[in-house]
Amino acid sequence: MNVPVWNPALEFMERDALERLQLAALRKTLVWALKTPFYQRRLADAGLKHPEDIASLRDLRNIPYTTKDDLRGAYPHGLLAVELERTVRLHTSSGTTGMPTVIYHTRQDLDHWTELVARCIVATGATARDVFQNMTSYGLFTGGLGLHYGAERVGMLVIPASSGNTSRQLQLMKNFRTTVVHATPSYLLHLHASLAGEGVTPDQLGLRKAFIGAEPHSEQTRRKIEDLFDIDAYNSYGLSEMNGPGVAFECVHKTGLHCWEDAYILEIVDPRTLQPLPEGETGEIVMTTLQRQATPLLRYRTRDLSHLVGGNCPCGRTHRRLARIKGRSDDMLIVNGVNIFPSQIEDMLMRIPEVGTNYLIQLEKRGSLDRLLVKTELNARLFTGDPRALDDLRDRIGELLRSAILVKPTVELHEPGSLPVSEGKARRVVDLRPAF
Ligand code: DLL
Repeated sequence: MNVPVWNPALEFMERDALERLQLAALRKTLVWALKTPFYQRRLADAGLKHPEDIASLRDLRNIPYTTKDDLRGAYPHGLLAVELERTVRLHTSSGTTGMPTVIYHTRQDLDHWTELVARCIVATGATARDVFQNMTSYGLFTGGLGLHYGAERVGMLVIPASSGNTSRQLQLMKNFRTTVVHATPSYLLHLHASLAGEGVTPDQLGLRKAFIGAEPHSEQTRRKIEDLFDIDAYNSYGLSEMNGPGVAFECVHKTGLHCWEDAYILEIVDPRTLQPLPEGETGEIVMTTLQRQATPLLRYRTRDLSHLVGGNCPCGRTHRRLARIKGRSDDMLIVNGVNIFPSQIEDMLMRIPEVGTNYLIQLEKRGSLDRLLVKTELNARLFTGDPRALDDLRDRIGELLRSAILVKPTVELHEPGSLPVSEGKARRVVDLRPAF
């Protein structure tokens, strides 16, 4: 079979050569990391002062983990390993609590990232003849620019549609005969539900493939998208800390997500004991960057749960595969692709004098999209019961929350003392979205 491939020399590299390449790249990454005061301290504490202290890939285990809190603590420049003038772009996490995480890129970093995304695209069988409509948001979120540059590198005709505005998306798809789209799975389901209202049938579209990612979804959801549009949908995994999309992607065989191991060292560890786990066992994904100069990250704890898939993929790629992401080991919520920590909502609510102390965050499915409902009690002292004042307050809370979490929630105001109080640890989040 003719396997579509972007970079055969790297994608089919023998394992031992790949591991030699990883070791050399890891040492180089240590040189870069040691330029940051953060890693100087962190590595010195672990007895690591020189890159040569890493003699084999097994020694990776002597390197301490890096966490999201470490990144937040280093905001804004603490993890920058090159002079600022050598950087050409930054991306920050969607969290806007005042302490987001920031990743800087040099021109070469962006070039490497673009190559990885090009590999992913080509692995799905998409080619330069495809018309690619990118329906994820352009901006600090990495899904927009990440896929954009990868698709251009492949030579596709790129429509930088960005997210939202469903009727315009459909117009663009029809007018330009879009063959490949990139979106969150929930948005694609929403798009399908909107077809009838827009007077469009799936066969009027020339769609062949979709890249879906940025949020957890089940195999059933993928199949549903495939059946509804009569296309192939490919799972795409990534996170801003590891550039964004382009970390791991399915190939035409859909047997798991190939993770580009010349660019990342992939580990699965037990989130409680932090001990590495063998193939097939579910644990937390931990990743080390091997190519990124501006913000190298060593053993970054992603909090995402998955396992390594055994055996070989019929495509012949030697890079190991991750199984579909099963969930997260922390409390981060993903609402229509946007990452939100409940603490961001609490932080904003508690700044509003009219809000009482009890609140509840509820997540539901509305059609195919997530709905975020924030129920808050009113402050008894300021509770007047005047309906107009309540409407104004509801709108104001909605807007303030949107400015903090980038998602507009539905706000419900409740009388003081009316929301459930738990005896032990407060249960602030009720996720009613179907599990998979
Ligand atoms: O979501 C990068 C991305 C953009 C990936 C477009 C794929 C497509 P962040 O906003 O930093 O980056 O969010 C990263 O989203 O740690 C996972 O919890 C979740 N996530 C991303 N892709 C998947 C996926 C982008 N395919 C966080 N399945 C990650 C499940 C995913 N969860």
